[in-house]
Amino acid sequence: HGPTRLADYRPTDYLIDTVELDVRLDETTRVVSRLRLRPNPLGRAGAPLALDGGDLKPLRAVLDNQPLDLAEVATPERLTIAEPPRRAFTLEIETELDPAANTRLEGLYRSNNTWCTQCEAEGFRRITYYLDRPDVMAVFTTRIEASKEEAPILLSNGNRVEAGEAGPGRHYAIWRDPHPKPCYLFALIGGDLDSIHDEFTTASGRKVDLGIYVEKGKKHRAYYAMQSLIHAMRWDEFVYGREYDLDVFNIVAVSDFTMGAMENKGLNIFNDKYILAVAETATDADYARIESVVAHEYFHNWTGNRITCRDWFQLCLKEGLTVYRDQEFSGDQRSRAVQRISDVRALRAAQFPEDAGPLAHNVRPDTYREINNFYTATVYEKGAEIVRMLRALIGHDAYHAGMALYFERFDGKAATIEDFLSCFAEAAKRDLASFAQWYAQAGTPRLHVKGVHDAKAQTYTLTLRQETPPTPGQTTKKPLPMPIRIGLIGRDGAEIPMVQDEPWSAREAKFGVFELPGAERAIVFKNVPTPPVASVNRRFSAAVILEMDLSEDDLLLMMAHDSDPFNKWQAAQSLATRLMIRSTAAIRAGEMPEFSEKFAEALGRALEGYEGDPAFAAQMAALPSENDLARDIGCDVDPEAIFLARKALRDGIGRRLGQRLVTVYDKLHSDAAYSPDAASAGRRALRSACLDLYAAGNHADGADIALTQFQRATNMTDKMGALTVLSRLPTPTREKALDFFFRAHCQEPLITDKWFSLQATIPEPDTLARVKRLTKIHAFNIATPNRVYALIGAFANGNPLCFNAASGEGYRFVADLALEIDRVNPQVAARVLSAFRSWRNLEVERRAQAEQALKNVSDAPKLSPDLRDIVQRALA
Ligand code: B3K
Ligand code: ZN
Repeated sequence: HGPTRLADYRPTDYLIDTVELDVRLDETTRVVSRLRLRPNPLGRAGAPLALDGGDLKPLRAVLDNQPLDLAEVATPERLTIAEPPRRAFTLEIETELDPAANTRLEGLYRSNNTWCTQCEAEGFRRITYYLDRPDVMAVFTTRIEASKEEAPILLSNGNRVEAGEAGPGRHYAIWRDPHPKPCYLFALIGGDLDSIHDEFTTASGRKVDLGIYVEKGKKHRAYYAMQSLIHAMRWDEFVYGREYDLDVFNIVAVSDFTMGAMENKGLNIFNDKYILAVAETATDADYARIESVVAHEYFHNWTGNRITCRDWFQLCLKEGLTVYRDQEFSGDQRSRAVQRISDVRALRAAQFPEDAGPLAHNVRPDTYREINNFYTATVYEKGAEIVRMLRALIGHDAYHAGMALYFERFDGKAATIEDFLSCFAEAAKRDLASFAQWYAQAGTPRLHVKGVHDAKAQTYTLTLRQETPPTPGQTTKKPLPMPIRIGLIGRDGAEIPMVQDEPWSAREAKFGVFELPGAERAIVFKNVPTPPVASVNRRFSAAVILEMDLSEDDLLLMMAHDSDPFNKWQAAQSLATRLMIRSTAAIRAGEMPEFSEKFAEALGRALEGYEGDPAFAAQMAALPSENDLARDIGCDVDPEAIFLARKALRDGIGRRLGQRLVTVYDKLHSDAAYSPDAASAGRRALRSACLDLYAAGNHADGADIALTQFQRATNMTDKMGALTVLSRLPTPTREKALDFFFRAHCQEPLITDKWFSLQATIPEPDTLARVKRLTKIHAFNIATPNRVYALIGAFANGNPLCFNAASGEGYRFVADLALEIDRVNPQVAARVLSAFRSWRNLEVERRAQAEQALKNVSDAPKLSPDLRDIVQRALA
């Protein structure tokens, strides 16, 4: 079938007011659904009613007590009533499901024997026939019945209104969610789970019971998630004035889950890796991620659930906005600067390459073949950047006035991006038509900046010019309004006051955030006696690629003195990038890589001067990744040369700074009990970063220190930090440490995943053989998404040297596995294959190998729509 198009949107012909579900959980599960339907006044009168189904087995269907002939009305994919009544009517449908056989993890399935659901985007139709579209919102009442022994816990959306016995050995519970919702927010749980409980009282005094349910024996690992939830609830009241709206908020963590988590109304279901954490099992990065994902799903209660999407093209309406909200929340809980740096790192690592390759798409796409393939970094992370830019352009007050208007006007509705923007246009009294282009145009804008100093006039003129390269299907691009935060730095490192020469807006004069409303703008600064260094796009105010020819000395000055921590970090990244790109070219030409004493020294000073913010210093220490360099090089990419160039710089820095790194490392040692707070995490991060650089230049000594740290570690962060360093040094110690780690933790899949990822990312020629071996061991399972992401995902996305082996064997391995996974879980297969998104940028021989691997996939029989969509777009 053809693609779905935004332009073809029509209101639904029928509305569903109420849904009563009766679910009897068993080996074969029976679902009875009683729908109250009526014609939509905005739809076509008398139109046939076509309910969506997904591979369903219908048992009966009854319209207003009149049994329907199934052979006539139903197929596994659709239930059609040619001439439904022209008034309200009731439809009762019974289906039969086999949850244990559901490996797609969409609809109702079993994870470690727990019955659970995943309905977004189109999973509800795999439970029963329905109008499976987000603009059909109904009140759900759900009765769940199951064996008491197998499923003592029965949960669904809303509040529990009844529970009791249901015959020998069985019981039931009835849940009612008073808030009308689209079916993608439906959820149900049945299982034998442990739980922890807490309470939250909202600003207006509503008492909310909070529960987190986990597999047996894991509840001691749920407390951090509970604290994160409480912080998120408080924050949303404080910053957005949003209160929770039910008496219960439950979270359930399951071990088989395709994505991170799901915001089902009142019953969030999580991939357990984003819930479970104690010092011995989770790293600081895991804790930070848990805090942000718990908050993200909670924030959806308003941005997504109370106000949902009219159709799936509007996905960024809930996702971009909610990511922006969770990023701001994390910034408030931790360090704003460090949060911004890590968010931008993630944007550049995942979204920029997507936007620069064959899978590029608008933040709001115009068309899709498989909506599951649009839960992308573009929709999520670029979507968040657009909200951030909007706020920077209109200011804090207008942003919050616009949000208040949005909540008031669209509460209980299914909205569009136009609806959203109209609130800010009204609040800021400004036309946002050209800003709206951010949603409708793919590709990352390039911002070219040139500075000219006029000594006689004592002026400094910055010229900003933007341009967006063509993307598939979009050859001409319009300029996009963007906020550029600017500062001027004097040669002494001090900030130079910016004096306006021409009329600036109040925001420009006050905050130094300049608007680039069209393709080009020149900004003149007065009273600038000597040439300054312009610090442009501070805080990464606009999501663009900045092209500005700063000298090495300019960058060193910024590294030492920029008052904007983001650009201080950026200066180090830019300098390192420049060096490594030159080295890459040198290596390809058979010459020696470059080294810069000045850069090493500046970095050393940044690390030694960590006081105040060790987490920030740790960010300074982390050089751009091989993937970052490949992206910046852009074409004719040779991953091996990049690897060697980066290795040379790291080794050189490690040798040059030597004992200075060990001194910082020793100073950061702490005997205090583990605490996951941001300050303690920052110290651990810097400590590991110093060890990592030291070991790069001093293998034997580095391995000794790492081994000691590994043996003495009392928390997973220090243990993994040490093991990571050891894993990069090809010694017998490495294998011993890896074996020891596995034996200690093989009972815990989430820790085994760390062990998988670490080995998959070893940049050595025999890693592919190692990964192949690991796919055969008992701890690996192709049907569990976490295992696949940890081993195969890490290899394909985190080991550019081996994935891009010149022989093409890395490509073939990943492509073959994607085909194998496709038969089990198409969404996961499509995600795995997306690792090929930058294949066109490779040097000619690797490009041919990658293309052949993709063609093998596209020629394979019986591809899922998910995988077919990715491979076709990748090859197009
Ligand atoms: N809304 C879910 C995404 C589920 C997608 C499934 N294909 C997660 C989130 O963004 O919160
Ligand atoms: Zn989300």
